[in-house]
Amino acid sequence: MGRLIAISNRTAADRGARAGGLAVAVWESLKSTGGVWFGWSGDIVEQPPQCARTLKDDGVEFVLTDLTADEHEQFYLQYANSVLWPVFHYRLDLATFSSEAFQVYTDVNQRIADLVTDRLCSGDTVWVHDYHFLLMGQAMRQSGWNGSIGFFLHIPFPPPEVFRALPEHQEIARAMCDYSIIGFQSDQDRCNFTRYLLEDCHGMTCGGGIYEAFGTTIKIETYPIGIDATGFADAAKTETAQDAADRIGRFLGGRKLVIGVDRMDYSKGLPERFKAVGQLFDEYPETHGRVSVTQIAPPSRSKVDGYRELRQTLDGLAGRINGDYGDLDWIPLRYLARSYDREELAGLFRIARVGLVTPLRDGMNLVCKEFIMAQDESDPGVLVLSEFAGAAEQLKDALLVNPHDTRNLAHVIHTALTMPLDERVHRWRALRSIVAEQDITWWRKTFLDDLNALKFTPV
Ligand code: GDG
Repeated sequence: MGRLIAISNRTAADRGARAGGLAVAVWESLKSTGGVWFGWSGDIVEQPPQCARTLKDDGVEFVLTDLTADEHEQFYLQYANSVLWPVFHYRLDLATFSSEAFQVYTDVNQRIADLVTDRLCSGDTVWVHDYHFLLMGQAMRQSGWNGSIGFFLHIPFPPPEVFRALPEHQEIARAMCDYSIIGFQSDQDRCNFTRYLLEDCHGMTCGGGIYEAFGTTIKIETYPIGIDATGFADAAKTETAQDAADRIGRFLGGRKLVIGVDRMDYSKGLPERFKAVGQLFDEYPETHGRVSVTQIAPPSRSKVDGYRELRQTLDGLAGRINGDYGDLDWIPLRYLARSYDREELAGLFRIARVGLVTPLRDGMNLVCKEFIMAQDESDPGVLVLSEFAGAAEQLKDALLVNPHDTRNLAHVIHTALTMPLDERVHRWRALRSIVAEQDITWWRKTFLDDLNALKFTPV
């Protein structure tokens, strides 16, 4: 069997970066087959890089390229994060379209495709990740690679009505069809893409997830990403987890903990969540002094416009709630704009009565799965989950909510806080069995088995 070749913008070359879902999944796959991982070094340079850096760790080879300052600005900050990220999260209002940025995005995809193709051997399995590299399949074909290429989109794919607003929608769809297989997080994302192919590209379905469009044959399937479920359950029982639980326990003083953990991103629905928390305290006075909400929100991509405003909005909302309701010995909403260790998070999840995961739109959302696995089976907390997270297709026993409906969200948080033990246990068992069964290994294996089983290559 050939090597596994992974391509993603960020890699796990830095050991500290191996905690996230993508990093763990790709890392495990590469270690088991002895593969190569291509991506950005994380460094920004003035002149175009003449060569890539390679390093080896545990049998995995990393091939890392720097980005020039212009590439970092146009490819990463602009096209990937200020066009594709908002559009794919249905936020046309936040997109700043730019044909210049698209040109640099195209060039970076081609530059990295050339770098990869030069180092490929026949029989290698190529697995490309995420929205930074939508054009990589086409770019690799142009570089001369004829073998199969798998692509997995970690974020949502919008409905055709939204996707069409992207000035380059046709070029992007055309390029995506040069992949042999495209994996989406949810059936909804998959259907959005296939509907676009059928309606706008004269695409045809051949059954069994196989489509024809632009003269190529492509498999399009749903592969909901999972977590290292047993690893996370174990993390919640470590000493570090217990220490974190003890620390917050001293602050809680017996109050019920409601917890949220999200990168600070407008897709995560944090202002709406804070408003719902305000309404909880407005409408349910019995919660005063008895419930504490803690939101952990490590800042991310703070250089992208929109993130600074989000930070200010959250500061204002938290100030209003704590000003209205806080007391000498009670902070109703604690909002911590910093990151914590994975085991510390697991410990906090374990002692929380309610997990709030209410994105306005999310490809999958791993936090909700981590919250489930961290629970104590004899006294589990309740998951409140947005119906707009990809995970909602799997986790039907959570309390599903529309995060825009803040009044109802406040009501559902109250329902979660007062849910009797037998119902909590019943729901948690159902959720746990799905999260444990469809874990990260299941996801990786299902995708790679399908990719390796493909007997055709695009024409
Ligand atoms: C993208 C898609 C999809 C968060 N704060 C801290 C911390 N985290 C960890 C969480 C979780 C991960 O980061 C976040 O994963 P999510 O899935 O929730 O969200 P995105 O970062 O937006 O991920 C998403 C995912 O890709 C995978 O395909 O599910 O839809 O948007 O693991 O625990 N980890 C640590 N400290 C923190 O403060 N250590």
